[in-house]
Amino acid sequence: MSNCSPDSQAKVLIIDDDSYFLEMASEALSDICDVETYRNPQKGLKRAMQDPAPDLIILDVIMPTMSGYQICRELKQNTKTFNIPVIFVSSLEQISEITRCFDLGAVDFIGKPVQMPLLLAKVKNHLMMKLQRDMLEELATKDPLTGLDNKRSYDQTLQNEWKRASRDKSPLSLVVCDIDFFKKYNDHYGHGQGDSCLKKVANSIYKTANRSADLVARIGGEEFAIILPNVDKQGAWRVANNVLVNLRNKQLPHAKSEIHKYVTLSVGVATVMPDYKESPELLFEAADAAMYDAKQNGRNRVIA
Ligand code: GH3
Ligand code: MG
Ligand code: MG
Ligand code: MG
Repeated sequence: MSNCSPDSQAKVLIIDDDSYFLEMASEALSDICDVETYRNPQKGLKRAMQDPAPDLIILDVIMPTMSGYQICRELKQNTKTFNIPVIFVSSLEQISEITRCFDLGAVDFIGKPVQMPLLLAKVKNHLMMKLQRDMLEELATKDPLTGLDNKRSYDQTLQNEWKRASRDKSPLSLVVCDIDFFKKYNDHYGHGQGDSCLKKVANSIYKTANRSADLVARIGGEEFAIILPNVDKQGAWRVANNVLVNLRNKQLPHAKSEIHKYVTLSVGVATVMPDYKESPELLFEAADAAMYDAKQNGRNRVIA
């Protein structure tokens, strides 16, 4: 569920009003990455915000309709783009103008006229560092078995969404799912098959919920959570029910289940209007209590 593929070429975006530079730089970098160029700063910025996200941006400072400084500021303010390294290229020579680039969050500055071997060397270096950073981020936030976000990432996202919903006065919903009789599954099929079942369940939940969810995470051994920002009670119930039904319909065999002979879930849902004065723990406790009620009331159901 990671969108990072190790074999894909790095993507470098160059925004500069000088078409000669765009041509030379594209040529110099073409062996090591996919290059996309924009002479129009607004269009370049728009592209930077779209998928697939660039791995690096090379940015001119002086352009007619929007300066590189402005673009960099916008990139660093947007959660989608703030991690993308920016290298400035400019004929500006004043130290204050150059340090401003770094103050805005750039990773490097190259003076014009640009020596292409220097550009190539620096781009290589920064792409390597970006790759390492992405790998560390993956290790820190993803569950290695299922590829879903892990408990750490879930905690962080729930905190952030709690704050955001408190500020916007919008609802926040949480769905908690727990596989039914999973210990019996392991005992019967073995731990390896258990792991492979967890992957299938994770995949089914992700495919069902990802569109409306901010995050689908594995928060425990056979427990999953779905964070739904700005989704009300009815909306959250719908997502939860779809998750339940879609997995049930997969008919993954579970010979020792006391319900069907298939793998099923017990699902709890809670919705709150968050407040700064309270903590997201409140929301989790409510969803977890609902999930526990689902267990008590026969499993294989949603309780909101
Ligand atoms: P309930 O319907 O009440 O939820 O019953 P349960 O058996 O699913 O719940 P319980 O909490 O008793 O057991 C959870 C089991 O999940 C225990 C453990 O063997 C299994 N489990 C937890 N993490 C993993 C994992 O990473 N891989 C595998 N294969 N099994 C796991
Ligand atoms: Mg220029
Ligand atoms: Mg459990
Ligand atoms: Mg269980």
